[in-house]
Amino acid sequence: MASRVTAYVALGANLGDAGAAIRQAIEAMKHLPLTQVRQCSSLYKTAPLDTDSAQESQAPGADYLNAVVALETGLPAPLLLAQLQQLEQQAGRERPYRNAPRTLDLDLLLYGSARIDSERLTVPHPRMMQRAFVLVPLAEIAADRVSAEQLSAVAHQGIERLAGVL
Ligand code: A4P
Ligand code: MG
Repeated sequence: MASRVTAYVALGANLGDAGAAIRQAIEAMKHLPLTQVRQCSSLYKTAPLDTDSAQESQAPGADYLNAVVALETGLPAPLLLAQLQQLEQQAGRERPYRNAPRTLDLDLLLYGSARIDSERLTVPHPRMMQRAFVLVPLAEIAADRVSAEQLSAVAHQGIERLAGVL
């Protein structure tokens, strides 16, 4: 039997019914092959970060909803990424420009303790440590994967926990 790994996936959306998109994605992850959803963070309302200032004609977009889930999976990391990308497509994801508002973004944050640096996949996710919208929900379900220093470095970023929504 393939070995099983705990993986953490970040969910984000700020177009359309973002809450519904995130809930549907979590339901869909429960049906991925060789995969169980073990834990879900709360849902968080977060201010858009790093929207591309070169795209001056584009508005920064609405606030995001973000969450993080823990999966236990027997899928190798590249296959898990491919499955997550399929779920993004099913949610109607378009990519008109970098960091454009999105119906659903699924990022693989951590895959066990693996370090992966391939053309299509970097794990741990290269920008996760700069982002409260990742670190705060991750710390809620995996306190051992985020330090107090890492959390305080992003404490100035706007993030609000929406109790009892997910
Ligand atoms: N890729 C490499 N490593 C990974 C990984 N660990 N997980 C590659 C997922 N994908 C990974 O991703 C581009 C390519 O990255 C993929 O083809 C994959 O092979 P993408 O989802 O098409 O593009 P993207 O969403 O623009 O990039 P990314 O990296 O997901 O964006 P970011 O940097 O995560 O930023 N503000 C708030 N408040 N909340 C948000 O959720 N999200 C972003 C997106 C910006 N600002 C935000 C939020
Ligand atoms: Mg992404």
